Amino acid sequence: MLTKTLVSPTPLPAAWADTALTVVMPTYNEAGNLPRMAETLMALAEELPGLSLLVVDDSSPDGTGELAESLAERYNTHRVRMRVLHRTEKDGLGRAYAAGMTRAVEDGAAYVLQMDADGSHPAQKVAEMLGVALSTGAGVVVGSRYVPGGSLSDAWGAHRKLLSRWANTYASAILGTRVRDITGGFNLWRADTLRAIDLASVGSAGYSFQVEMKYAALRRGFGVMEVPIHFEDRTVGESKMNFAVQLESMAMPWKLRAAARGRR
Ligand SMILES: Nc1nc2c(ncn2[C@@H]2O[C@H](COP(=O)(O)OP(=O)(O)O)[C@@H](O)[C@H]2O)c(=O)[nH]1
Ligand SMILES: [Mg+2]
Repeated sequence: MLTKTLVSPTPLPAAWADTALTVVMPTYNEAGNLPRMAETLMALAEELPGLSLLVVDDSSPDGTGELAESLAERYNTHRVRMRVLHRTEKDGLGRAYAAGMTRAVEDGAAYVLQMDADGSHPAQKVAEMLGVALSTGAGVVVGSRYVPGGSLSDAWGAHRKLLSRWANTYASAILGTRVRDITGGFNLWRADTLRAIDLASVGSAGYSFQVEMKYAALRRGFGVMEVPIHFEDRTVGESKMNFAVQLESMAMPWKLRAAARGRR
């Protein structure tokens, strides 16, 4: 008699496009940019059904927070694709990112992408960055302006380009890393990298967050991959960069280096 052995089917790996990916987007007075950003990301979610957007607003006086809520209402008709985290006061881009990334991981994201709301970061690179993360197992994939194929907006004058390049070389040299775009803010994180870093322990309030996070990932042994991007200049609204933020960025690499040496 022929007997059939029933083998319980092993589940196929989830299609990569279904990967739970949360885009964390901090906003402070970005009412002129947010509708376009949300539209672009919701269009991307058609291609990547696991994608959702988390806006982190620090009570923007221009009403960005309320605008984000009304956009979420519009886009969440069939399923929740857009959420808003409201914070009480302007607390720096680093703190806003840390809060949003913590929430994203708690809510089950497998990957978290940092993206500014001002149109500087190219949404069309997200699928490629996710593909690189999944295929290489990198702990973080950097959208990089400073690898071959990467570029800066032509709207940036020679002086601003040089300053950006210098800030990058400065941080990398002090910390002894080979990451080409260590100051860049368009980064895709694997959730377990974020858990290992412990976002509550990150000290940067402002832009030095980008450097501190990448250094923390490297120190914990995670791989960093870089994918070239073109960085656009913002066309609407104003930059929140100021002198205090620049000072923090100058001091942070030294602080991080001293702390790392102390731990050895
Ligand atoms: N929630 C929040 N978002 C911020 C804060 N500072 C900057 N941002 C947002 O972070 C992103 C990058 O800031 P931006 O001013 O464009 O920096 P720049 O590109 O270096 O000039 C934008 O989406 C800003 O709205 C802040 O204190 N809180
Ligand atoms: Mg910007």
